[in-house]
Amino acid sequence: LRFKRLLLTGAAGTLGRMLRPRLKRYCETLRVSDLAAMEPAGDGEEVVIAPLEDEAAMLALLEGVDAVLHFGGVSVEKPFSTVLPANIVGAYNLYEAARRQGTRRIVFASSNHVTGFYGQGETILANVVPRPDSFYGLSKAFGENLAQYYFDRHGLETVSIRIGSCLPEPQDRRHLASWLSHDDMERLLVAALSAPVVGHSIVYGCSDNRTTWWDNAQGRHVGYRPQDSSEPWRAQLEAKQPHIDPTRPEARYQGGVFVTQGPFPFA
Ligand code: NAI
Ligand code: 15L
Repeated sequence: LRFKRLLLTGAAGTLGRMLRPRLKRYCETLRVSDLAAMEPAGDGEEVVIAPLEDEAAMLALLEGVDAVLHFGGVSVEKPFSTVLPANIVGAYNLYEAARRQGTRRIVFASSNHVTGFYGQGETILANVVPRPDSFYGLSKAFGENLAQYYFDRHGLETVSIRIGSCLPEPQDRRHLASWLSHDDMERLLVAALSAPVVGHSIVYGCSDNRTTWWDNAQGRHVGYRPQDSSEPWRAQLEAKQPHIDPTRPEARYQGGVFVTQGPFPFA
């Protein structure tokens, strides 16, 4: 797997900084972008400041790009006026620029918060009706619909990854189900970039955890095979949080605390 030029948006963020050194081996040139300052360009890198809401900047950013890993944007719950330019207008600008510049494929960092109002007792497939738990989750649902539209209308392919909790280690009970290791994230991105035909596919981004809420049967053609698991952390995390009140919304719903955040308190 070797692209001429890969673009990583959100390169100044937590996942962007983790992914940047890992992605270099899959391309001749790695172009990285963000709103915020980034590390200077190393060998085979190009660093571009580009706000997602700036249409002209996005058109220039996509020039000569074969495939995109779209990780930029608001990554937690915020007022709708903050989410709108970055995640909704920004996603549109990215797709429109990709179409105009002839980019072949986008890997979209979607989120489990697209379906955060499903219960923690349920196991869902990727084609369930979205139940966003926040304006943030709603904006990711828009991004997935945008991806579907650009495939159906223009043949631009996307893998939307509904990332669970991508962290070095699981930190709490919820992460026993939602955790995605850094190495499995890399495996998933490589699969999403290299699968021969993806159309618009949706895959949950989680490791091979024993407890799971997500069934990736519909995304098998993408070829993702997780190799890590949250299980080694189970005993210590359950000891740390021995009592959970199952009536608390953050324990009832897959989205966890996201269902309680924002301007309209849940309970
Ligand atoms: P982060 O908040 O650390 O990074 C996001 C980056 O996007 C930041 O560097 C920020 O400056 C940039 N950004 C924000 N608004 C922008 C704009 N208008 N124009 C250009 N750049 C802008 O988030 P993190 O954790 O690195 O997540 C990366 C992506 O993965 C996000 O899209 C997030 O929604 C998604 N994701 C992450 C999960 C996780 O476990 N970390 C879980 C689910 C989804
Ligand atoms: C997300 O979508 C967020 O970007 C990340 O910060 C985590 O909170 C994650 O979901 C999660 O659900 O744990």
